[in-house]
Amino acid sequence: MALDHNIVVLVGGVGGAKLALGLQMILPPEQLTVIVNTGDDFWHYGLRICPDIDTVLYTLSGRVDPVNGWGLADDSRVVLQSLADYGENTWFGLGDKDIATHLLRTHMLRNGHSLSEVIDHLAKAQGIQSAILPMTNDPVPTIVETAEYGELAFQEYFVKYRWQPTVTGLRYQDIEQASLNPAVTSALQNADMILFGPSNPWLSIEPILSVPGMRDTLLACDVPRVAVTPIVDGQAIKGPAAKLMAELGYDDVSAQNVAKHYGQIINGFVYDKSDAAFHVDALHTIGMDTIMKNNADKARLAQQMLAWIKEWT
Ligand code: FO1
Repeated sequence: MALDHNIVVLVGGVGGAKLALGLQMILPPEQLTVIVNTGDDFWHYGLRICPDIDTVLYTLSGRVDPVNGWGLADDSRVVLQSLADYGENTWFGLGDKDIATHLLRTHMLRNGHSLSEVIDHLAKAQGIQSAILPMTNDPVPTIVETAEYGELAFQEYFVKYRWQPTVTGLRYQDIEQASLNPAVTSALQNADMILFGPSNPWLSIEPILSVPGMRDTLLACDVPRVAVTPIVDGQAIKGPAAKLMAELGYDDVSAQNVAKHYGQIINGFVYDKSDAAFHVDALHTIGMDTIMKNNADKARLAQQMLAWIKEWT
């Protein structure tokens, strides 16, 4: 890989952050830009919480909880327990050190800083040199329509109800009025390669694609645009992707149908090598070991992807 390549990766939470870490391990920091979903962001006890952003920050700074893949390693839950002692339903697992991130973010937002500025500050303070960009600075909460409870705020669906309700629809509230982060446009226009992490295509990537101007900007980028499957052998690597696909009406929960869902947005797709090979018109496809159990796996997948993409460009 030539050293002057700019690589942009679009991600949601845990799975996408792993690929971003693999890329960080093999690239000079100024060549990597991570665009992150903010549809999961919400207010909780007066704090602004940005779960996917924080998962990326904690992963790239090497501080993430290795068991959960979100939150901080070696954190305690004294505040959460104190809330429980007041009789609160503490369904959202906030660690004490993690709360400091939410306090500082909320403080900075209240003092007039944009979300981009806050993330930049948090990233630099954690020693992260690559650019971590929210897709938009505007709040665009994902709303999950469910058969059992009607409309649920995303974190209620995901954490409180452990993604068990049946999803009948999704909407990204206020997305029509949202402005694409100008730094995102510029990163994409300067990209030599655009990657889509093995994140949930509907819950994590679709909100990013739905920001007005994002699809057109991507389609105008005449560079490799390559997604990694979140589905292996009909199952999600983590989280509700497979269950959601079935609920959204896919008879066949497969990597191939994820590739078809992305359609023209991508021109390359990496499925897991344990799955059957498939071909879709005008799409470069390859099987790789996409399961990232440790840091060596993350760097290997990132390296193999870049090497393969270089072969067909
Ligand atoms: N995910 C959970 O499954 N349970 C939690 O209690 C939880 C707490 C939490 C706190 C801070 C944070 O940044 C993330 C947290 N997550 C939790 C993860 C997160 O809600 C989801 O993984 C994402 O929103 C989906 O990408």
